[in-house]
Amino acid sequence: GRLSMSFGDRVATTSQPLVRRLLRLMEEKRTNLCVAADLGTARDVLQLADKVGPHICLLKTHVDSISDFTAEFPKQLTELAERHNFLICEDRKYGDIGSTSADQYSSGLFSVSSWAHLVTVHALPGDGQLTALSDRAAGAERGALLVAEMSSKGCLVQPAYTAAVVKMAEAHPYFACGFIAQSSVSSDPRFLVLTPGVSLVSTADGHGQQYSSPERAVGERGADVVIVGRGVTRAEDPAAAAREYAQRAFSAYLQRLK
Ligand code: 5BU
Repeated sequence: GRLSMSFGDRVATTSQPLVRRLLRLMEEKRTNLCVAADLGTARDVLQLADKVGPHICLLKTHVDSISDFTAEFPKQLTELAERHNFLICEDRKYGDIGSTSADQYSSGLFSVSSWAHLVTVHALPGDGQLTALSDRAAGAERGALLVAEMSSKGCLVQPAYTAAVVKMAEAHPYFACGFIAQSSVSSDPRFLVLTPGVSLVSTADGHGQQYSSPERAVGERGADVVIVGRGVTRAEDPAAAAREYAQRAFSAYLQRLK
């Protein structure tokens, strides 16, 4: 299953182009780190992306938190992604009826479908949302990560909900690339499991976020990719911090294969 296979060997288990590309990238670049670039201006996010770019497989954005967003931002971020060889995930957590989510995805100020390889989606509304988003991807290499569990204290998600989210992904493997989760929700090697709530300096943030280490996330809980925000963005040297998180997460992954 997923946990005992290398990223490289998992490429052959799926025809989803984006999953194949990300697995190859992780294997070749030897990183399973996603940095959550949660900073307030376009310049700060781009500067961070340039610094951490060599150490990451994925950069995660919250583009609606950027105060000075213009169409220049995704253009420049895409250039950095190409230069440093990482993919981009907009953590929008779509959660409406398919028609509305699809409009939010493909139009409006952000035009997310034109630049984000991956987006996050709440499965709550049902699978019409996935087919609607997938239609708007219009043949581009695009995909969704389904929120199967959350890292925050008091999260209302129950095991039966998580199991239903996994079933939904299994029914839509052309667009569902995997899960945001806190445990090994699926052993299917086609699906990526990404885990936020990873820090080496904090255990909580006072607003519900709960942290564990990269070793715990990858080795014990079964994450493929660890997502680190403030552990990197608030470090004195974000590039050095990203390198450390990447090394620790990738070592834990190699250890898992033994
Ligand atoms: P942090 O600074 O490392 O706590 O940032 C974590 C990021 O992951 C942040 O962008 C959140 O929006 C995101 N996140 C999360 O923390 N927990 C979840 O369950 C999900 C997303 Br889904």
